[in-house]
Amino acid sequence: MADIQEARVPDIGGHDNVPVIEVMIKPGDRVEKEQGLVTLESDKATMEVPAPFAGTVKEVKLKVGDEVSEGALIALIEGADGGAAAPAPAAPAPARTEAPMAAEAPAPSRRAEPGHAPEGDVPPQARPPFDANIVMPGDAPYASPAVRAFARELGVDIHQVKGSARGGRIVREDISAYVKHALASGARPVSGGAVAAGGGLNLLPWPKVDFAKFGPVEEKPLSRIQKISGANLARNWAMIPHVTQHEDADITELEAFRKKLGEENKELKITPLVFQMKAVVAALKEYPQFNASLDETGEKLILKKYFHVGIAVDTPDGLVVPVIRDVDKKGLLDLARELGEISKKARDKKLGPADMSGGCFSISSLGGIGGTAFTPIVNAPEVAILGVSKASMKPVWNGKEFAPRLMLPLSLSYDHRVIDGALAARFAVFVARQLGDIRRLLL
Ligand code: CAO
Repeated sequence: MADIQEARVPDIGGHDNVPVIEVMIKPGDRVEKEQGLVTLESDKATMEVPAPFAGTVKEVKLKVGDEVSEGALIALIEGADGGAAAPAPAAPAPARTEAPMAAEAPAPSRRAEPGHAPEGDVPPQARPPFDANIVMPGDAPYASPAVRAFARELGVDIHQVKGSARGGRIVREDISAYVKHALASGARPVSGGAVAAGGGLNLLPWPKVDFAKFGPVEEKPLSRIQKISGANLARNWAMIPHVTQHEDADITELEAFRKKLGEENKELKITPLVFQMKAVVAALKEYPQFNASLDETGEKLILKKYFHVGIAVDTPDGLVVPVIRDVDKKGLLDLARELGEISKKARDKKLGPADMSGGCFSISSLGGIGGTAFTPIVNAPEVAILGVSKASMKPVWNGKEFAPRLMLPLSLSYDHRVIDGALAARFAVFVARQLGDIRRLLL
């Protein structure tokens, strides 16, 4: 039978009631010895409390916002290999054991920085008890692992970021603000598509304005989706050299057919979008360069043999892009059904990561709302996106006279590192031709 042991807060230099700002484990997680369990934040510093032994987390006893002192119970951990969890040798400060089986966590440590030896390599005897008055942000910035991961994901050198939280701690918002500043003054992309760390983003700080000086204001925090999609959009806009190619498709006949199809299938909402999905897939087959992604080095193109299309969906909390898979293998009615389901799921906030991954190309349709053209932002690592505006009747010269035709504005944004202008123009013309004569979609 495996033993369950207690991981407790070790000597933290006599500080009491230190808030928990991050819980890094959940029941069922496998933790290695020295792996971070929780992050505490005193008024001077943040510190990670490492696991005193390896094992499987059975129960987590702390949550964000709790205030803890030495000896507080962090979690119950079942020892590895079905055996008792082997406690780490005691930290130098006097251990306080409140329960018979309690094994104290080693002294909390500042996080190992790249290039620094991991804390686990330090002999426990040499590890001093935590002292918030000594451990101040100096050589390495303070940030939780999640914030560090976020910075890494955006290619931001965390050393360049100024923390705005207590004790100079860097929070997610600081990273977002840093990227925004970077965008405002123009980021310098470097080989491999990565943004040059720090020096490449030599930007003016974001304007700090007391708007209340000019009139009444109200503060409204961004939603979680807005923050995530904002960070992605910011990266994509900064790192991808965008060009947008515009084209009009004559959808007069398509519209007549769509209406007929709608009357025959009243249970379904058949919008022009399903035809656009089919037309895009036909174009992806014709121009495989569009059904591709740059790898993370920026030196290799991965050509995809599947046809999954992302659809930008506007929800009250912000923009999400669920992916409809194997569009090439599905008929218009299937696509209409699936589009209805997935956009409902998006608006009900029920999309999971699997619903939003694996896309080859995205479509952003604002056609139900209006507009004549716009510049959609490429959804990296895809290399192009089709923006669709509102179709309208226009006089079109047919060689003899002007005839009223229903014209659909298309705006194709593409990554100019991968796609040349001429190829983009061909792709856009091809999509328009497919929509202009839907018999071609059968080919
Ligand atoms: N031109 C004219 N009318 C259009 C049209 C177009 N290009 N596209 C759709 N329409 C019509 C539809 O036929 C429908 O008409 P009826 O109500 O008479 O049937 C109406 O506009 C509304 O369509 P819809 O928006 O509900 O459905 P859709 O399939 O066109 O789009 C979806 C579905 C989920 C993509 C859409 O609802 C949506 O969220 N669009 C926003 C995308 C977005 O925010 N992009 C952001 C880009 S950058 O931030």
